[in-house]
Amino acid sequence: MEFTFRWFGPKDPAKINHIRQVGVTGIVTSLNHIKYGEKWTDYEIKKRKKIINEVKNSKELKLKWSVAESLPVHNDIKSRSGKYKYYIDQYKDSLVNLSKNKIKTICYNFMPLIDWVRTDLNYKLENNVIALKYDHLKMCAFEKFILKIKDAEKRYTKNQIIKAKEIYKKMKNSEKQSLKKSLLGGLAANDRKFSINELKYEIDKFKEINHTDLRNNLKSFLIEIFPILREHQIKYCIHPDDPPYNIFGLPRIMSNENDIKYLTSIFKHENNGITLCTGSLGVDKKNNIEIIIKKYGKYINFIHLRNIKRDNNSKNFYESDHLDGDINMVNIIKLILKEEKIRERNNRPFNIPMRPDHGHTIIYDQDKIIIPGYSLLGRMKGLAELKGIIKALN
Ligand code: DNO
Repeated sequence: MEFTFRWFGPKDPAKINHIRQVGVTGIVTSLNHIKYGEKWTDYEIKKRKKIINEVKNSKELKLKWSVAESLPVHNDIKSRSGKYKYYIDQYKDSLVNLSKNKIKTICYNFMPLIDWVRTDLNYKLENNVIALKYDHLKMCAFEKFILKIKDAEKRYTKNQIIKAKEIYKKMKNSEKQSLKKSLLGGLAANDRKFSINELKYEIDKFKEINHTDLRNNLKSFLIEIFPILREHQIKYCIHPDDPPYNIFGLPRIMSNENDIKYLTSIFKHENNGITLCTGSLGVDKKNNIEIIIKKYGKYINFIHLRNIKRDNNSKNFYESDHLDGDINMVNIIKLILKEEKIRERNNRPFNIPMRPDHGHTIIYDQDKIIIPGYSLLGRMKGLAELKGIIKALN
């Protein structure tokens, strides 16, 4: 595996010359400053590449921009409405410009409106580290009492709504702000942030789209861009739904093995690949990640290793230590290494880029402004543990 690390550009509190020291050779980044949906120009790509390549170190230790995560798919493309034709043309130009700059692994997602969500950004574990958590009753409280979505009743039981109301009443203002930050698109890598009214309006608009429609829209989009993916040998890789729940009642179509089967049936080629995100898929205990790797390993173009601890009596989960959660990380890594061996035997590039996904906020990072889930020290700790497993298995 190629060891990589996510970096949110010059404004990221995790400095790139520190990232160089944690033991990676690849950077995973995105041009978040470019207006949502507009093309990534050659000039802007080169500008970011230059910063990465110039990290002060000796020649052989150069960092490189390994993965574009993500090249955002505009919501009009997902809903196949509004200016979707324009945004598909912009997207095609971005793909070509990235490829011309030798950035060939490109991550994306097809989650409607909002990317990943959590409800608690400061969830303290028993050893005082800070983790991210998803609490379904807090999601209910947000939908019922903050967003005030009409059809929330359909998705929650009476009892859940009663409990959510009690929780909401006890919430401090800071907790309500944190809830809004996460659920209005404020978490890193979200393509855009919403106001309460904007989100309500967009959810209403998306209501016309069901699971089948969204799948069809993904297929139409892939058909449009696949010639470019093939011609430029792009390792395109869709990120799973995080979490694999229909957030706000909107369909999510990359949540399980069936969805992966559907995606790979559109074009049976590694240019139409997946991002294996263990933390996202792992939230649903019905997902057997080891089976998914065995069946769809050849489509894995990018890997996020993250662990979670589920609450077996609800949809709740929190992000645990990379090796200490409900996911058997050693078995997962074993299967990934096996897949890489198969690729090596078939003369296929076999060094799959992997990044430690998220990390607890620990030690001095707790006294700093960090991007939730993306502290330097917590991710460094996770990477070190994962590298230890890989070394031992190799
Ligand atoms: C969360 C990330 C996601 C991922 C995007 C990919 O931390 O795993 O935001 O980057 O969904 O498009």
